[in-house]
Amino acid sequence: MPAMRVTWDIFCNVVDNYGDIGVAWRLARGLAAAPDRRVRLWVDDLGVFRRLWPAIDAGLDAQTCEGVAVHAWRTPFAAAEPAQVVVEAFGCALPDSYLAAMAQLSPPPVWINLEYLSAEAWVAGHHGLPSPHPRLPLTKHFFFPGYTPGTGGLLIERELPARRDAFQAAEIDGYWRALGLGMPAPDELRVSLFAYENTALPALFDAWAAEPRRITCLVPEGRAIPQLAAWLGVPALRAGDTAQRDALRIRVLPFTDQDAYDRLLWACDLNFVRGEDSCVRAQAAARPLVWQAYPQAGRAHWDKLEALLGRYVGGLDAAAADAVRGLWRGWNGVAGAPPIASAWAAWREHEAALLPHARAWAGRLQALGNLADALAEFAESKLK
Ligand code: TRH
Repeated sequence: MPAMRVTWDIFCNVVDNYGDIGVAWRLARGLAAAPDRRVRLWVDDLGVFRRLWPAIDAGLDAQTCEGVAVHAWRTPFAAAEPAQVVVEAFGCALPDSYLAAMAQLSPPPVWINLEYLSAEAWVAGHHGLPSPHPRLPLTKHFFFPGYTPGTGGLLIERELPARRDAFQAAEIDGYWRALGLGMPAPDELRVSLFAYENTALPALFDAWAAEPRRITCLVPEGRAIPQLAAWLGVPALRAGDTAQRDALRIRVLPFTDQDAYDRLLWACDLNFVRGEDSCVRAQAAARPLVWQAYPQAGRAHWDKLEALLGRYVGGLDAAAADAVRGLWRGWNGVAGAPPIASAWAAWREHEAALLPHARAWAGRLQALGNLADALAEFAESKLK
């Protein structure tokens, strides 16, 4: 007799940017990779989803992609039998009718709220906590991604290091040629830049243009482009555009699918990333990174920045750790941070130590285990 497959529903409300769907889609793909699960993903904005996974047809109510049943989450919500495990991504409220249907089931579904990632120390104490519904016979559990044992870990697939290492050993050459850039010169630095609007950007680009060595900066289409165009003094920039200012060559890239974005991160010597998922992927790329935290009211993102920095610089000598701190703080506009040009100069001075450090850090994250596996174990153990 074939084994029963555990059913999962994941709900994703796209608030802004790509992080909500980026994380939900990565999780759905990770869960569906196991043959003993049936995963449905409900998304309220398939147009945004399509940007990071172009195989998605934004006009369809239901479609199967990468083994995941993808459904348009419409209002009012169509009647659907709840799954055994129900995940709401980032506290998106479940449809009332679906919640009511969950309460009718015996046993009720395992209900999970997948939280945002933070490296802060309080996360481990909150991971896994239950919260009974005030009216219905349902209990929600909070599942926190994190950087330490006792949290849910990070969305990094178990086989990622093998794919990444094979690419970095043998495929980078072809990657650059396909982009029409050729292999980097021996002393050239290749940087990718995925960022929000950032007041530090013009000064950083000035510093790059003034470098004694060539820098190539690859910028995916998005929120940083208007600022970049202003810095270049051009009215607009589109994917495929290239510009040169002294030592700095800039290339605007199309926004690609998630797997192609991984390859960009693996190919570059340094990656500027933002938000949540691109930051995790840049860490898993085993290359140095600079993180721009998602700006939050009350500067709460500065605490998140310091928490990750505190963990990330462990094992570096004091001067290299200071260089990393200075550049991350300067890029995030933290009060008292060094001006970005001097932060960049300090980073350059210590860059040789930062590549092996990035590799060691990626290995440490890998040892934490994959969030999709941890969530499956957490939720499915409650079904028994
Ligand atoms: O887009 P983001 O800024 O999302 C943010 C954060 O997640 C933040 O925590 C959240 O509160 C806010 O949204 C609402 O950054 P993030 O998290 O890195 O998501 C980007 C996704 O886009 C990620 O999955 C990688 C993917 N991506 C591509 O697939 N192709 C690309 O070319 C690029 C640049 C990114």
